[in-house]
Amino acid sequence: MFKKVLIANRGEIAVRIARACREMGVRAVAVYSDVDRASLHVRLADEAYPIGPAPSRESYLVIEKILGVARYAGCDAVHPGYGFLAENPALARACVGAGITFIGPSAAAMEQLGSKTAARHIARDVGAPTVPGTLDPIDNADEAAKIAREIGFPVILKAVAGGGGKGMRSVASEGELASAWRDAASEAQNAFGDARLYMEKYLERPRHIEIQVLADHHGHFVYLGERECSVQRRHQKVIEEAPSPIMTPELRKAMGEAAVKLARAGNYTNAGTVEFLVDAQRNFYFLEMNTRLQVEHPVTEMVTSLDLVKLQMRIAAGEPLPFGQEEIALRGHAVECRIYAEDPDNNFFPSPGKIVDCRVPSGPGIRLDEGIYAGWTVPNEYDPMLGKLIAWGGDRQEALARMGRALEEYYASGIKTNVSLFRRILSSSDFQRGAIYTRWLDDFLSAETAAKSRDGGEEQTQAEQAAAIAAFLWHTSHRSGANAPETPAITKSRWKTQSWREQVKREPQP
Ligand code: MV4
Repeated sequence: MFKKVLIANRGEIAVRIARACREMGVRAVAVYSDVDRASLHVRLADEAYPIGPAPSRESYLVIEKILGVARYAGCDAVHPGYGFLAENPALARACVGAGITFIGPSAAAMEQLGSKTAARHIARDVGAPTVPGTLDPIDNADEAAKIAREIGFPVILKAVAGGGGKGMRSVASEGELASAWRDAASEAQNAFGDARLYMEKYLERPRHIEIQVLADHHGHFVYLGERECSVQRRHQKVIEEAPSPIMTPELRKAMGEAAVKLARAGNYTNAGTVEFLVDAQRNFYFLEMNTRLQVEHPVTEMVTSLDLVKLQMRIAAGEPLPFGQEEIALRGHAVECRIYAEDPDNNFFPSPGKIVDCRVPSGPGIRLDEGIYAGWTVPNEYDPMLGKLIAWGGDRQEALARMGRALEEYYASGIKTNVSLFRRILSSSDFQRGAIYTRWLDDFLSAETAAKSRDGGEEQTQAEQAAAIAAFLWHTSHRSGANAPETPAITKSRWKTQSWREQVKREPQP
């Protein structure tokens, strides 16, 4: 096993990786930008090194700085987490060049499976079902129109270099195609420096279901079941769960075997995720492969009782997978909410700032993968995800009940959070029934807005009222001493009030 691992990331995932290192007796080395000096991942690491200014282009994305620290600190491996450099083959290559192990797939596997069209070719070659469409980039809008007529409208244009829904346009009819082509191509050029597009048949109301795979350096491949990720807003996942409410053992086996075939054909190693769209008849179609550990990996950990980060490290160190496919058993149900510093009442606008006070949920079946603490300031330079709340239960109903209970316990002041959104989603009958699809959350939020304006604007739902009252009661009952709100003036003399004010000013910062 490695002696020292450099964690090339920040926030909750850097904390998550540091925790795995600690449990394995491996030293965890953090890196931090100027605004992350006091971040939790720095505090929980064994060593920490500055890597420059806040903008990630000048810090977390600079391969030379990351490798410079790795060499200086004597690290024998680098874990990239997700985002930043995680899917950049140049980091994997640079690590090899420096004689340091990259905890992830090879640069070549990343390039093959990371390219949308190259991956579609591999999928077709191994017989994994793909959405009907082109396997190669299309030359121009006229060519696109010809292909669309063959496939039949609606179609969807996607960027070859795509990700995060950028450079993607659905096209309902031929009249819309030319402008959709221009928009998608220029968006792809701006986002990825690559304007190339390909085309697929557009599926209405599909589910987004992904398969977790693991592959070691000895030719062993396994799948760890699926994650249902259909609850998304603007291509950002909001809630994920395992297993999917629509899964059957037969479908899981078929999707799992397709995912493993694809990974094997791409010479994949380490942890990876194969994304599929699944239609109402439970037909599944390969979409793309993510060549990294994903944000939502904890729901898989909860239902498999495995630690994916430790397995990533063991695989990278050359150990064979310690189990075969037949030994993997799924137990119970897990759900995850991504908690963000953003304002759900103001179009989910980011709400960075100082966390004055916070209280984290715990108790049976609850896990919190967090990157924050009370007194810390959420920087505005990065994704404002505060952490992930994960609930496990014997079945879906218990997992959702535990999540609902834990959300009621969650409290943070000083910043706005999207916690109220989860309460609303969880109490919706669609979600309770598992009747969700990729645009479900957008439809749900539009319906809410429509209902509110029908009812005359400002009125709160019962759930919102209850949440506001609960938060107020908790807040008032937990203030004490110098932080207590001032009691009516008649009970205090002027000099007492004055000295109390002075004390408040002197209150040391945590
Ligand atoms: C699609 C699709 C419908 N048909 N492809 C969105 C992100 C990217 N990974 C693929 N996406 C989609 N591809 C075909 N052929 C609908 C989506 C899609 C979507 C997928 C998953 C989760 C949320 C989504 C929201 C809008 C569109």
